[in-house]
Amino acid sequence: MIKRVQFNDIVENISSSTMSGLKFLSSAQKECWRENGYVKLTNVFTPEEILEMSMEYDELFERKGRENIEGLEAVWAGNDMKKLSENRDVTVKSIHGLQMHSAVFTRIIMNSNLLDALEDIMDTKDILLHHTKAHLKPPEKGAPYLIHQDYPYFPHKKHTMCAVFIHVDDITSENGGLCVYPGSHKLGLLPSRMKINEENEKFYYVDPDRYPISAAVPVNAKKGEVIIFSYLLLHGSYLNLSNNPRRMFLIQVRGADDEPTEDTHKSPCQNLVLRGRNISRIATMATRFE
Ligand SMILES: O=C(O)CCC(=O)C(=O)O
Repeated sequence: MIKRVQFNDIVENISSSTMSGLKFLSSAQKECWRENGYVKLTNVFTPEEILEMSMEYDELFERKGRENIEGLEAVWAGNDMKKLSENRDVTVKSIHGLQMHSAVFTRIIMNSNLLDALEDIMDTKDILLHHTKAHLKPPEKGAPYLIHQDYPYFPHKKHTMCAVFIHVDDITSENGGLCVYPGSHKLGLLPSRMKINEENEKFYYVDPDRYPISAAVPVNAKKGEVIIFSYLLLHGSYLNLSNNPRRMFLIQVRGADDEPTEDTHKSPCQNLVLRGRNISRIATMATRFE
């Protein structure tokens, strides 16, 4: 017997994301973002894209490490860090502005699945690059990160800023993975402690007695998976005492209608329009080199 197709069947067959107007996220993922201040996404990148990024990442770190390994050091300073590191001699190597080194990273930041996901999360089509960086925690002595908000590093008016944390390896609490305080983005701006190292760089983090890393929730992720989180979310990461490096690539983005409240954290390609438009961009000859 031929079944007649009912209107309800058709409606049910329209995917939930089409119904909700979302381009990449499910409604549940969008709700997770709203409630928790972060969301984990799979299938943003293909296995081929992740393999290409992984190989380029290693080539870049090996080459720059041979040139000037001390220049890559990014470990935080201070007694709270020493305590969290259990007095071990820890290290983390960092390279910023990876799109200035290789087109592989330029393609990653322009990935259309990623920008669809960001459009869903940020509720805007107009998305600007803030900066990119990679943190490599070497085996056995990979440094942890104290719990912090990213806000004090680059404060903005509307708090649209979010981080795209791309896992280049399978990552858990055993090998230096990320941990978060879910929902803490709703607490707004929290008081931070500030430490300055010998190079005059500032590190901001919240009171480790009030927000210990032991009370945070580990966010385990497989190679290629992406965590997107608000710059107000309390987060940190664990020591890497495993036998393998922990590699991540991070992209920080903001809405084009937001603006910095401090003249700080300038970086190459900042304000590059990743999607949509930046209508506040000035177009005069006098400002053409800014
Ligand atoms: O590399 C990590 O594990 C954490 C980095 C981080 O939290 C940050 O850069 O804000």
